[in-house]
Amino acid sequence: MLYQRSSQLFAEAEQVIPGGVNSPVRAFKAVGGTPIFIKSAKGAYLFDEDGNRYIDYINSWGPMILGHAYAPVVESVIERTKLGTSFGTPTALETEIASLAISMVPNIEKIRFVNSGTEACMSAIRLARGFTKKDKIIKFAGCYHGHSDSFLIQAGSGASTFGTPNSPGVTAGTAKDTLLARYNDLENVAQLIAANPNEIAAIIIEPVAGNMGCVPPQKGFLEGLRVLCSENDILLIFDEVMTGFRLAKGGVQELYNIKADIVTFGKVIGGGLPVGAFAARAEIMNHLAPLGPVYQAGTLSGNPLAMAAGLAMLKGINEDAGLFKRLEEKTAYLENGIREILSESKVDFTINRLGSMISVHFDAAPVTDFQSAAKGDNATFKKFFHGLLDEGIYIAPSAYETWFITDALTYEDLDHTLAAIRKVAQTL
Ligand code: KE4
Repeated sequence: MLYQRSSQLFAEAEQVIPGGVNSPVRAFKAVGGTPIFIKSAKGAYLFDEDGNRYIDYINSWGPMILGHAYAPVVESVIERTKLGTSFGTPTALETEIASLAISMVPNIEKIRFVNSGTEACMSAIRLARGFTKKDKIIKFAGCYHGHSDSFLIQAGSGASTFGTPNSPGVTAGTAKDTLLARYNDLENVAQLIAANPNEIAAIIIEPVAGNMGCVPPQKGFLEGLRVLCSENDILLIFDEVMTGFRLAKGGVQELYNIKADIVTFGKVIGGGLPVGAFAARAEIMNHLAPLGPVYQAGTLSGNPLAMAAGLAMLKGINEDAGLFKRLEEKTAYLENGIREILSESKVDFTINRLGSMISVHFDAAPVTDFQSAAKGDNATFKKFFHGLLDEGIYIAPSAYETWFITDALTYEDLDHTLAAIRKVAQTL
């Protein structure tokens, strides 16, 4: 593959944008090399500025579940743009997409739209704190809920400890209200609750984690969290920014038949435009301004252009009865193919998958939490990543990410991908 134009563009970008990117993971820091600059995309394919084509396994980090430039989204955005892009007033479109989302997702009666997953999760914990009148939250090492201060927390040593900031700029005052637990470790959560009686407003979790690679919940884990929250007047927040409308029409709540108190969304719900959302039963959501005292606002929240894209996407998902079965079959086909190939190679590996979220970890041990995910051999991952990139296969430029499968992938694309993996596996 030639990357000359991307290299040139990256050098120019670095002059005017910190690190040349508007989101750090795009800079290829974890895998080295120069990020590729994409010129266009269609269906399952990306086309870079050097004219290279890639089969895309990131899909803008989740949104393109129906493929890039999905025609109903493109058409609705073009038509809506002609009517004006944003008014700062209520529009009928917001009610339409809100009603559709509520019809698709269990246990939510009202939804508030914002502009990113970060905003959705940040607002959800403020709402939980306002509703319960308690300050602390529990999050899980390895789970990412966006870049607002309360989430950029790294535990000190030990399990039942106060968090410490893992980014400059996050104050100790903020960090002390975030407790860090170990994913899939119910006992650890129970210890934290016992050590902080009547102080914890919410537990926020990626119910199927995707930010330490794909790490599914072990049997009984989510159910156990639900019981602990109900018994201790703690709100259970499912961060479904990745899993919402991807793992099932109703997300993980539907998949596992578990009730969250607040659910956050992003990515798919915006159809590729900046949209986040948070939702709950009316008793909780009615605490939000202008009805209640918990303040939350946004100039472009619910703007017609983003709502038009999101509505076309949700309609496409809602009206396609076979979508999730196809996604399951395609991703299982990919998983089985990768397993067969890597089993014949010299490398230690494990593959985690749930539905259309999948990740490859270069370590033999099971990956069930951040600690075990961190054991992956990054040198091997780097070779795997660049080897595939050179073969026109674009996977996440970090071992701590999940791959997002799009329904636009054909079995020919999957076989092409497996042939590339077979070729790269020989170099690992
Ligand atoms: P955004 O603010 O990036 O829209 O959403 C934050 C967020 C919240 N919750 C979960 C579970 C998420 O995965 C994310 C964002 N995901 C990352 C990918 N790991 C976005 C990619 C990026 O940071 O550029």
